[in-house]
Amino acid sequence: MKIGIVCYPTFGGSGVVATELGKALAEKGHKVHFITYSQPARLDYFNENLFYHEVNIPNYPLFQYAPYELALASKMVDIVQFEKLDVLHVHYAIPHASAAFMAKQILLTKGIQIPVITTLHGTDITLVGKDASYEPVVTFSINQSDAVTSVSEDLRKETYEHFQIEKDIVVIPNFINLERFQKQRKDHFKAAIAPFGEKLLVHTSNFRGVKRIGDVIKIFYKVREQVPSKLLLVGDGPERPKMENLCRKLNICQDVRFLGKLEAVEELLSVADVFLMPSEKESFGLAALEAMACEVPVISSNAGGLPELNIHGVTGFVSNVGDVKDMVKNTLFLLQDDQLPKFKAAALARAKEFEINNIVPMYEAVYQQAIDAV
Ligand code: GMT
Repeated sequence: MKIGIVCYPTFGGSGVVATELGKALAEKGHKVHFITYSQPARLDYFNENLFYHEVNIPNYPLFQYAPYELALASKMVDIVQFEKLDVLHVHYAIPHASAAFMAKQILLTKGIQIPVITTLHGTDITLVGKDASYEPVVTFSINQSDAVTSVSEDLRKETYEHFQIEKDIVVIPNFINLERFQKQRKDHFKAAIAPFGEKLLVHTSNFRGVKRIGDVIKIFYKVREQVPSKLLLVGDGPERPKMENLCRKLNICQDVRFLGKLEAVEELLSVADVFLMPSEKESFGLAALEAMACEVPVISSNAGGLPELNIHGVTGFVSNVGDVKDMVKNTLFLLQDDQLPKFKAAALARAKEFEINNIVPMYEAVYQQAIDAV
């Protein structure tokens, strides 16, 4: 198939999923064309089946806000027509699904029929999409898609609850490449970070309010009172200055490292003991899956799709959002030497269920069905 993939090119979860999916499809012989405003972060090697088309957004003094959606729709029209694409797969409803609808209508006037698949990732529904500023467009463009997928059962349910959706939504979970995400021997690394055998707690995110990083720090503060440990925070975003201040206030800066946007996160996960994800909302929790693949059990909230991934009492523990006390109790339980190994093994076993080769055929089936239907 010739597949167009539209996504955010940043390090965010939806962009990562879109890029890794495109790379896997290219490995299988499909021609994959990425259409976005800059080179996707993980599209970092050459493959004869991978193509990247940049959306140019001309600036004009009249525009207070450059109309990206129009430039994107025009680019989609151009690429579908020139490259003779079979299907367009857009990741994140806003504004990709509505831009795809517009492109589809324009192409119809030229006698070209292109099926559009929309994948819902989370905040496009749970936060931004519900906002009255976007809701009518989100509802309309989901209903106009030829097929719709969501990354968890919970997100599917939430979409039906909050929008008037007439389409069938197919759940296709996030996936993991176990060749990249696997526990590596990094003893020197561990010795440098935790020279006295301290336990290592890790959190990675885009440092937005919805991730509740304050809870991560509070959990660590309490755990550290009982077990010598260190906290590693990977990523960056608007909450970081506030979180740095919180560490100063609690006088724990010597045991907390803000590492910024690390590329090789799997190296760090290889030496971690527990992964913390106390999110307010989390449609799937790709970062937790990456940790589990590196044999790291997860202490998470029960937000969104997290309980579908993190099996309570098996791969880690799940608590109510904001219940720091319960998360502390569970972390202390996990960190015991007679508990940790079995949780690590279970985390890896669970991650294997989401292996990329199990999930990619689900997308191929959705594409084929949509192509056959036009
Ligand atoms: O985690 C984020 O805030 C980034 C966001 C995105 O769209 O880039 O991630 C969402 O999509 C990921 C991939 O499907 C999911 O694994 C994340 O759980 C989801 N984030 C939220 O729902 C907050």
